Amino acid sequence: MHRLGRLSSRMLMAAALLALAVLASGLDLAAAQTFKPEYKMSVVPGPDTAWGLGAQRFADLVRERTGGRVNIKVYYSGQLFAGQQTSEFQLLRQGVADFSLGSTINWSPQVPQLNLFSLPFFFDSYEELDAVIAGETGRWITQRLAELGVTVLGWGENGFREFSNSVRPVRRPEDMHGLKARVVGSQIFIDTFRALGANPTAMNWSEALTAFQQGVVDGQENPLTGIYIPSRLWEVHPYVTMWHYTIDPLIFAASSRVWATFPDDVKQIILEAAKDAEIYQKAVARAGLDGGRSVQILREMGEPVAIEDPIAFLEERGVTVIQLTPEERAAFRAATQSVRDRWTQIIGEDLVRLAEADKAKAKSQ
Ligand code: X2X
Repeated sequence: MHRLGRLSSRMLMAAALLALAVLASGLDLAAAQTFKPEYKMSVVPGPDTAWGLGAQRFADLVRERTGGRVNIKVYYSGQLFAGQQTSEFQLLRQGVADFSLGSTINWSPQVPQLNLFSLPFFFDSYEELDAVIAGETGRWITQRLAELGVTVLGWGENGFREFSNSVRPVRRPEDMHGLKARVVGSQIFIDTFRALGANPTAMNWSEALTAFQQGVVDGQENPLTGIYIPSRLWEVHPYVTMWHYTIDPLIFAASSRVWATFPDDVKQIILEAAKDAEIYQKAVARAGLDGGRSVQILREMGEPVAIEDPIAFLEERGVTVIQLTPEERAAFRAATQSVRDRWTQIIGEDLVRLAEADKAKAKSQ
């Protein structure tokens, strides 16, 4: 009886081990099967922009480092959302897009706190932006987006948004009066341009290029290296004002639903790919605009530097590039005070204060 009992417990143990092994291999199989044949990545502008280059780099690194298991295809020019670029965040939450390299501007209709980066004349330097992203503010935003179903993998950049137009050089707020300008479909941009006496029209980027060519609007605002140069806007808007009025960070993100399906080792690989793509992408966006630092980074990475000096490049093509003096910029800042006041309430005073504190750290370094 006793012997028999021992035997049967051994058998039971063996059976249990066998069951575990079967279960484990089943799990392995299940994990292998969770990969989709294709993951979709949304990008608003085209492949030649700083966004396109960064997204493609990310997708390539992920494919390479997962041995092809995670195959990300980049959908450029807003192909995934049929026009409405301010619905990108929604698509990401729903998992219609699995990944995105997206602008906080396009996500701000769903996440009002992201208007922080669009507060006019709030950021003065790349260092301030870097400190805000690396600091408490960046952590807060990452947390908030996670609550909403979007996982932040890293931060990229479109750049400081500058004003370009076809009518006249703009140096003072009065020069903006009556100018018809295309802006993104996010209310803070409408408010800012109205405060300056201009006439803003909200339009998707996909329609904007034709609108510029047809002269439907006089001007627009976008970063030099991120958009203006790759989109050859000098051909339509030969006056550029370097007013640095807002900064436009991009976010490498995954839909949290999709993110949850990846095993830990794959998550790690994707996060590292985002980190590497971020360094490259930011350097492309800042090349020639940060005192040689980003050109140097690209060189060290063995990357080609297409345009070392974007301002000289544009001047050679007949563009009048206006650099504002601190006093001239202060006049624009003063003219948009009401916008900052109103939008600080919408964003939340606490978050704006957090960002002020992070910016102060950049200044004290
Ligand atoms: O629409 C724009 O201006 C662009 C491409 O910069 C954004 O998506 C915010």
